[in-house]
Amino acid sequence: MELSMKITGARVIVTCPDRNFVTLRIETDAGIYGLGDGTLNGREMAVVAYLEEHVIPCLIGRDPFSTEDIWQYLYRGAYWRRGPVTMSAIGAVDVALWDIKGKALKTPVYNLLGGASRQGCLVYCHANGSDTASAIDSVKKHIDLGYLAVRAQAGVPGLSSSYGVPKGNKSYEPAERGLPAESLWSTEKYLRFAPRMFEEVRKAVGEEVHLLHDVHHRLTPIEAARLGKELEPYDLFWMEDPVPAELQEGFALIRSHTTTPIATGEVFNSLHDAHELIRNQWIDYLRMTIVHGGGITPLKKAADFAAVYHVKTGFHGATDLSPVTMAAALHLGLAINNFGIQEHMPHTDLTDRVFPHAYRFHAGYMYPGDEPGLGVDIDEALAGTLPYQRAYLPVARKLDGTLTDW
Ligand code: CS2
Ligand code: MG
Repeated sequence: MELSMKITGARVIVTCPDRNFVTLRIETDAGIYGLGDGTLNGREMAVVAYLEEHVIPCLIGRDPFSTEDIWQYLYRGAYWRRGPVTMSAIGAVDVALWDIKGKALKTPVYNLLGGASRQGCLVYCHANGSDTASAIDSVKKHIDLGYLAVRAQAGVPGLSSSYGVPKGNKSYEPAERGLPAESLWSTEKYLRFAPRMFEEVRKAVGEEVHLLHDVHHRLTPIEAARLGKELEPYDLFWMEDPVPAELQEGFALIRSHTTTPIATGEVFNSLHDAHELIRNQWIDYLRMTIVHGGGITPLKKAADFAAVYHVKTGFHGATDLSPVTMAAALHLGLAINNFGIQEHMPHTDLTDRVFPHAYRFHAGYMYPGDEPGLGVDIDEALAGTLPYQRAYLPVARKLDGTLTDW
């Protein structure tokens, strides 16, 4: 079967159905096109410029089947490697090429990654509340929706806003129009509150449901060690991003004090960001995403490396990752053996209309669908009516004004 194809064009589509998304569309001389997500929350236009000015000119005429060579060309060829902008741009190209491959071979992408290793991908959703009682209601609501795993976040008493808790009854979307919002943080208030919150949540929802929590990079290793220990009685599926992860050996200290499973990696752009964490088994779940990690090609390698050290995947799946990334994550997640869990923060109806897709949720699991390629598309006419709106993620300050991690 003659499969030689050439990339004939590529363009970037920026749209804002409730939040900004950057999508790369690569076209071929066979009339087959592929989509890739290049969305970097709060820095979207940097990736657009990187793609339009520097990457797209280098793609024309290349064979879209050469995913590995094109990946190496864009990574090594840039000379200036890694980093969120570069890797999101490379990720968009890589995913679009895997989409083209699947379409050209008339098979779902998971078949090109080893085939299905399970019926579906276990997912977790977000439950949150301004206080413990409303967080418990939200957890129960999601259990009723069929979720088997729920992330619980609640407002910390004495703090006007807390990570993961929406203002008013809007669905949680951290990036806001205008300049970055500033929120106040107190580790002391949080450390007193969080174990008590999980004591009540676990008592209210029973032992079956998996409970997860996102610390969102806000503690020091010894504070995280204390929290992990105090959460042990409530049998969490994981404690996520307990500390900023630049200092990988910081996790050794946490690990030496607690058996609460640890997840990290959503801000990672390369396996090198996680190498020591995995090699020393300081974490249990790798949260790298296909878009910010440089695509399916490097994420498959990261998952394979993690498997050697009993580390599973827990791919990031927040709403600032487009349905194109959700589709790609489900295809890779279905194929790899060391799949752990996939984050599922549902997009809005408008976003789902802009990005029609084959993946679906059923009884706690998600399924990528069996369409050729990734099974996701973009309605460019609708996308064109929803122009980009600059938005920023918040910043956080301690009560004494010190800038800290949001
Ligand atoms: C969060 C994200 O879902 C998560 O685990 O850490 O929602 C994160 O805050 C956003 O993706 C930032 O853009
Ligand atoms: Mg997180």
